[in-house]
Amino acid sequence: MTTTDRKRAVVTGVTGQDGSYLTELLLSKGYEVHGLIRRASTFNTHRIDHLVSAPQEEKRLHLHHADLTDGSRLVTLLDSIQPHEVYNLAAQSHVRVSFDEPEYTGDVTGLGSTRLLEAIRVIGLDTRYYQASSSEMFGATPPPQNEDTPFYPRSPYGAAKVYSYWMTKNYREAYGMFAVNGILFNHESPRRGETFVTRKITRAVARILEGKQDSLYLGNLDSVRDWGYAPEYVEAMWRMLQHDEPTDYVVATGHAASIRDFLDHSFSHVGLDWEKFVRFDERYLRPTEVDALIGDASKAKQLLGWEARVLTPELARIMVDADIESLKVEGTHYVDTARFT
Ligand code: NDP
Ligand code: GDR
Repeated sequence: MTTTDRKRAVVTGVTGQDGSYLTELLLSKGYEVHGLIRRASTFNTHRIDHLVSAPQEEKRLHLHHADLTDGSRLVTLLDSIQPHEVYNLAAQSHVRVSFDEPEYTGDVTGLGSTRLLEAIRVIGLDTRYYQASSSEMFGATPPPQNEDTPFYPRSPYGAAKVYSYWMTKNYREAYGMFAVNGILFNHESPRRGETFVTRKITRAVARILEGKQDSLYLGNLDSVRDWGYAPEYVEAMWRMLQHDEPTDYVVATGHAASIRDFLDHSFSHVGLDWEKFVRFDERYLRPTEVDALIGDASKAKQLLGWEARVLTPELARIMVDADIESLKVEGTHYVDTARFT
């Protein structure tokens, strides 16, 4: 395949959990991938370093500095790349933090999508666009949630995602763009950010087991989530852009688990009782909480042939085992980032 024959994809949020798995998937399918990264004073590419340094991927993975708050940069960059597919995964993605930074969250997680859609429109690109929409948009609407469930966001993050959802739909209807929303329920992995509850728990299990930590501070243990496995979810994103028609999809396992259940799966995997270690800290509470998210992904199964295979108990075991392994190589450089948010 020559360079010009290759499909080119732009991935925003390439340094995040999903961006790293999606990039692996696209490279394995022969794509040329252009990842957008934020300039930072420290290295932020640890999730994709193995791809950057792999000799066989060298010429097909390109990283560009760009920020979703900078619309003119998005125009010039997309114009120079001329991508066939654009995956918008970048966001201020932490729900608790969005209460502290509502305006910034609206700027990146909300307006950022409009800047990308508008860049595609003004350049006149014939490209397919994926928007990382979220089950947080359902918020207070009780489960099960599917594509027809009304939105009732409960955080600045959820509200910003609702805005991006509707802008994606509007650009599809107004300009005939192939633009789709993947409404993904929580999905986790060993690459999950350390301040999200699953990873915070599995890292703590590894450290408690090694005698490096004696307690774990958490907030609300009663909320219910539908946790799936991130590598499977990025496959669903790709399939959405290969489908004949642009439409929106829920992606979920359909199974419910509470934070207590996740604690139980994680601690019992190494023979520990979570109740002996978990303490309450009110700073992890949210002003408004999303009590229960359980998705109905029948449409994705029917139209995309996609179905979740890894369910929460196995997911917890995968993450605990990975954190035990990574602790062995972390050495003395460990920073307890989970205490920050
Ligand atoms: P992460 O938080 O792991 O990754 C977010 C990415 O966005 C990072 O690469 C981050 O860069 C980048 N980013 C943040 N702000 C900006 C900005 N201003 N300009 C450019 N890039 C920026 O999220 P996930 O991988 O877990 O999620 C991917 C997307 O899917 C997000 O939009 C999230 O909201 C959404 N989503 C996630 C779900 C989940 O369960 N994981 C479920 C539903 C939706 P940096 O590395 O420099 O911080
Ligand atoms: P969520 O994930 O808000 O669902 O958003 P998170 O893991 O942050 O919280 C899940 C639930 O756990 C409760 N919780 C805690 N959460 C955190 N982070 N830290 C704690 O100490 C803690 N204690 C209890 C929370 O209150 C909440 O009920 C994730 C993000 O990836 C979003 O970007 C994405 O859109 C949604 O999932 C779907």
